[in-house]
Amino acid sequence: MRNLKIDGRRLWDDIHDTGKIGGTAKGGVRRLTLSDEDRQVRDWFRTQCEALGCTVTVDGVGNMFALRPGKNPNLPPVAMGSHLDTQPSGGKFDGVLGVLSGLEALRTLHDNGVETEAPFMLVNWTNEEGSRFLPAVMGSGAHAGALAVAAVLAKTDRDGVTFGTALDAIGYRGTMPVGAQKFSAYFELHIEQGPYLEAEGKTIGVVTGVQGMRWFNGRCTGVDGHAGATPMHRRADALLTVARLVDRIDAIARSHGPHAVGTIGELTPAAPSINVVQGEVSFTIDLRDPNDAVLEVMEAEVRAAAAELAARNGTTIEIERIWRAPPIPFAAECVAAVREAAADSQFSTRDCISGASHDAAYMQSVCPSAMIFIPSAEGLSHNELESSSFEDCAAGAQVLLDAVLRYDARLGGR
Ligand code: HGY
Ligand code: MN
Ligand code: MN
Repeated sequence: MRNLKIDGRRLWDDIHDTGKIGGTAKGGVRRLTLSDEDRQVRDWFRTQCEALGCTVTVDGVGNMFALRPGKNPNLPPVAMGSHLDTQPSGGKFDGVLGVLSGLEALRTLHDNGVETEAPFMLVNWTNEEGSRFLPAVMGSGAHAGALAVAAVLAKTDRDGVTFGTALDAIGYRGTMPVGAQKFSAYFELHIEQGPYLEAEGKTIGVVTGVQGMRWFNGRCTGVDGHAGATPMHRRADALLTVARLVDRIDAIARSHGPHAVGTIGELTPAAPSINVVQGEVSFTIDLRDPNDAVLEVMEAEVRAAAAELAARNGTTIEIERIWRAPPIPFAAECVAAVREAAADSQFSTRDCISGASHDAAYMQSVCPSAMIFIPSAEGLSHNELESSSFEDCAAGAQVLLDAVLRYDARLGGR
């Protein structure tokens, strides 16, 4: 393996420069998918890739593909990628680290005049976060055929704007057919977004798979009432019903530990008012576990708890599952390339199952894939204080470059 070294300073500067696009006062980033901030960072990304001689194409849901030619054009590209969209109160590193580390890898190859066996490709996936348009990992899901393109384009945000309208508004509805781009393999570097690497003092997470997840939309209906004149025993309080469900979901997840998690992240009264007993509330549920059988039991227990609470409070609850992503194992040959690449630099490692979903999960359904984690300070993510160290970002990018070069060498029979 040629001893190519990435430039950690150049990567770090990129992370902080792009962090200014949608940057918030607390040092986080608000760069919702298909927003004008997303357009700005996409334009920046395209310019950087084209400056390296890459050809950038865009597909029908806005996924961006930067191609660096290799010796053998008949080989499908070896890809690196992640996402540039963020949560409403997100951080500088979630998704961005993987895209910018892939860019740093391409720059390092370019600076050293390295010709790879296969073409290399860097991907920016549309709407990984699933916050503005549900569900998450939408661009890679459409690419992998798990989500219908027409359904994706018709999704609406809270203001009723469709995905397709927003995509056109930023000028990123491309002509490449969605799913047409094939790959030899896919590698994604990402922050861990959890506490384990930091707690155990490990630099690199060798990610062997992604846990399963299920998302639900819920609606609870009771009776609007006067907060002052409606006696407690005569209320059908929808907000109270769902507030109690929050607690029950927490208990259900804890009962299936240590990996199971359950969250109500959105709880929205239809007409919030200080002096009204709420008669209509919408909410969301996020359930995850590495074992699909456990998720099946958790879902049944959540539905039973909701029915019981509704009956007790004189309300009704509907829960609709809107997304189901099964647990996935990554390809052994790609995980091995990551493990060997970490060993090349003698970085300490820990095997991880990803608690968060990632584009790599869908990519594993269409090509051999794997992920690399680096520690998140205090395990924080989806938080404006999200951060990782200069050294760990550089280590992750080095492992990414060495892993894709190892995989490429195997394709070339070396
Ligand atoms: O929800 C997730 O796990 C990802 O951050 N979108
Ligand atoms: Mn992410
Ligand atoms: Mn995220």
